[in-house]
Amino acid sequence: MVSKLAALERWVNDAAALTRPATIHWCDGSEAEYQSLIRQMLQTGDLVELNQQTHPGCYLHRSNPADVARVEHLTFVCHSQQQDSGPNNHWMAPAEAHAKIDALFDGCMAGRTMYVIPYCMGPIDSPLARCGVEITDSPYVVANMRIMTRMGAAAQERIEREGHFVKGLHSIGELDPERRFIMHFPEELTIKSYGSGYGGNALLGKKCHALRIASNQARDEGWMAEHMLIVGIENPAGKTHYVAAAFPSACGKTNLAMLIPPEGYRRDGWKVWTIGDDICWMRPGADGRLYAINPEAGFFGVAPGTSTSTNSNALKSISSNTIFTNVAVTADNQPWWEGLPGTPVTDWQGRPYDPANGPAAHPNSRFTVSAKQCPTWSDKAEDAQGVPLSAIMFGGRRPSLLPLVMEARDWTHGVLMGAAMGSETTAAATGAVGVLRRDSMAMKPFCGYHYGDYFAHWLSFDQPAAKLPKVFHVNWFRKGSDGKFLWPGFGDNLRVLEWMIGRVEGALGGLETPIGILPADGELRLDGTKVDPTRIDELLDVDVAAWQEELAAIGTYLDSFEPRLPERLRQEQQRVAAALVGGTERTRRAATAP
Ligand code: OXD
Ligand code: MN
Repeated sequence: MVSKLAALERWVNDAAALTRPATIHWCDGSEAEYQSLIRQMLQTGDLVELNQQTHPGCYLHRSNPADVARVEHLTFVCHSQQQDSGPNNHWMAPAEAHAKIDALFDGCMAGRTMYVIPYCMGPIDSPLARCGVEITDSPYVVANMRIMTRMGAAAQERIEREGHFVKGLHSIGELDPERRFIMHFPEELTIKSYGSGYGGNALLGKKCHALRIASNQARDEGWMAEHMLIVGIENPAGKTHYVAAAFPSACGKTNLAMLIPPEGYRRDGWKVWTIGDDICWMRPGADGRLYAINPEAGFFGVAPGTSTSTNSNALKSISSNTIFTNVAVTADNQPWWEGLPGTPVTDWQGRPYDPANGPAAHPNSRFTVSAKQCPTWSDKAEDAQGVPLSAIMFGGRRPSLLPLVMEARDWTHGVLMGAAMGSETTAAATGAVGVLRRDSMAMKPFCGYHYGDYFAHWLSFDQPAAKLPKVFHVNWFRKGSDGKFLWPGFGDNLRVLEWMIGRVEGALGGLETPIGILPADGELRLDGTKVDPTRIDELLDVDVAAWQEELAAIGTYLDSFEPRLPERLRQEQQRVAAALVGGTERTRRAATAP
């Protein structure tokens, strides 16, 4: 017997009977085990050694070129009732889904090793943490899970003590896109993933467990599982405010989580502490505040664009002990991607680099690294109780309309801001409305149940004794009439965070407008920026007519979640829409809008 927990032992035996591996290996999570997997993958060619002088402990994995991203169209959330999965998920009846994917699993591990990975999402002793076990035939998955989760003996002990765990069965199968499914069974706390070795499809602790399954656990148990970074902002007085922020994929969450303060702020003593860059689990504490943990132990970050100027903390983190996936390499065997100095000689597919073949590094190439290697990693990230949140931010890529920052007037308004968030797919520099994909709370690909119920769950935290964080919406991506970004972003985003903290502390008055509270004149600190102060008006402009259209579009979007849309959210949308009618005299900026 390898586990004291009969249910675990039984499930592993059942999986082995189905997949018929040559051997079974129970992972202990040790360094020796990790090193032996690395050696094995170097032999099989699953990994390539990178320059060990410049990048000690760094390796490169090249995926099958048809397996380089999450596959939303093959991802299913299988509640027994289709309505419970909502219009935001693909659905299949659980029995049909099991039958379909089990047919693929049948005998698929013949001749391979089956790895059993017990893991814990969150600090091992945290009441907020939750455990799972992933079964996989991919040593690459094991190595990545060791970096991304608390994996091994300690997690197994906790699972055996608690008696329950999320079950995840994974096989790379034939890596055939025609034989690929990522199935979730929230009512059984089970995930089955076949045919992909890519991060979000294969590292089951991440999107599958920590978001899709956990969002269900969170709803049942009174907490929240969100697609958010967590960052601590320490002011010169030594006070740290923690902020959680939801942005759709590829909107700069890792950069914001590791922000480098602008020169003047650094001199004044501002510091930024990283807690997490992708996922946040939070729940109300005894004092009514929301406490957050990062369930992950590492970063699975997008490599292209990561450079000294955009994110030197990430670059420092990945100079050793990192697994790179689908990056290019230089003549002296260093990892390379677009945005770095130097030139690649070999592209992500291992071919001699030829610009005619497209970028050298795959645009979704990744690094996997332990969070402990981040220079700004906070010791509070290991705190079992989590960190108290002062603010929640929502944001997307909105070339027009959305101001640089606005504050919700209360929690309900904040939930509406989160529900309405999205990213425009085309720039609308001349004022034409771009193509917008709504992505409520950045959870469209990850919310494991009906969005209408999810909004109701958000609203349910608004209790009399609650001391909820203030909610803000930001937009780093607004463009001016010349089609250029109005805001420099990156480190300068701290200026916006400073304004938020000023609002949280009650030090700044703000400017009330029908869409929310905006910075009043002079409240945003701009010394030392390249931003032309006259453009700040453009960044904070409220175009009332365009906002009326936006509110109507939000209304139509919310309609799609009927009959489960909470009435309170509908009323809030109507309240903002009504405030916009005749709102012109209430806002100075709106009154001057064209
Ligand atoms: C991610 C994503 O990999 O959101 O974090 O796609
Ligand atoms: Mn993400």
